[in-house]
Amino acid sequence: MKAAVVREAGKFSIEELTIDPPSKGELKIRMKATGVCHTDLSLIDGRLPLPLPCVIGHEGAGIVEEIGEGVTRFAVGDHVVLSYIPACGECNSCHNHRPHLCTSGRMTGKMLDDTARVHAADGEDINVMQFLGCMAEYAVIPESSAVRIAKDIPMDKAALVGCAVMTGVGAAINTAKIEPGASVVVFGCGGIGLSIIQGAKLAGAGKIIAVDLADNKLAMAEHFGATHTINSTQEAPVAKIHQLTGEGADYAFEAVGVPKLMEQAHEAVRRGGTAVIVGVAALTDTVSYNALTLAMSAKTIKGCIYGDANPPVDFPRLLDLYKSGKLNLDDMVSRSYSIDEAPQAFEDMKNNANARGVIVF
Ligand code: DAO
Ligand code: ZN
Ligand code: ZN
Repeated sequence: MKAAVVREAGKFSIEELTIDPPSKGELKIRMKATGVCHTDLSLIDGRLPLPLPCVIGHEGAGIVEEIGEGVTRFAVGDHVVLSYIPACGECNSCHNHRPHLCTSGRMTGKMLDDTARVHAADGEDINVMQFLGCMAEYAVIPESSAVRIAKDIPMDKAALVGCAVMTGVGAAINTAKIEPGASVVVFGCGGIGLSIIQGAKLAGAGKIIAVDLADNKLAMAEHFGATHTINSTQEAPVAKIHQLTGEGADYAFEAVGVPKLMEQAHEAVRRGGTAVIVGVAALTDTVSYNALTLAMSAKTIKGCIYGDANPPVDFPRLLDLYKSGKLNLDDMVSRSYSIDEAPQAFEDMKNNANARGVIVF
């Protein structure tokens, strides 16, 4: 199969690899669509220095091609969206109905039993991103990483629910629990930021203020529901947010992964407000908050991974919202690419060209 593989920091290439049949409790998926996410780029460029070689891709949808021993919940032919955190069912988080915090979660590696399903022509084991490695024609995944979806949902739209849309809408609705009329700021208008904006709109937010460096991203933000935009190359965002909201926003979301913006998110909210940190920073990054203000302003800083997703519940809900026209996934997919065009897809992402680019198979 063809797959996008990172062997050393700074580059990736499309390689011809082999993939084993699914083992016990696993599924083999014929990939139909895989979104191109900044976290894939962080693996390529070494911001996240993780075990290599590795097949990237963690935002995907496909069709069950083969089931491993003991699998009863899925059948060949099922359409599925992939979740990038499997649920072991045994850890504290799984027992507490917070499967997105399952201790089995990791960024790159082999399968849950620590053996590899993907190999190079000479037999070398290849890691996969987040138990998926779905920027490939096939992926073997734990069954707890799959969520069955209706067969009439277009796969390129469904794929986005596996990362950007779940993370963003979930950050707004599950993590922040935005109330109707609340004021919201979103730093960064990539696939996740735009999904936070959509989630804020669904929750009935009043002001939705989008902050980005690129005017075309701000135009997308307005398209998806932002009521105000700030180009931070032209205006100081925190001062402008206070001007627009009076005391500061009720909620601010950092959706880039940059420490300075995580600090600004805290400064942007009112006393007692909530800053939600969604962006994936580099491994060595640290943030600095004024110590006195932390107590005196009584603000909440919440970390957020995967939009507090419970995938079997939340993925179908998001897709129902899509079907009923309340969640716009159609305009989230700006362009599709073949697997051979993956290098172009990442170039376009670096140049802010797309809301989301999607590899289709
Ligand atoms: O939002 O693009 C994304 C993916 C976020 C990274 C998910 C990491 C999951 C593994 C958890 C490991 C804990 C250190
Ligand atoms: Zn992602
Ligand atoms: Zn678990």
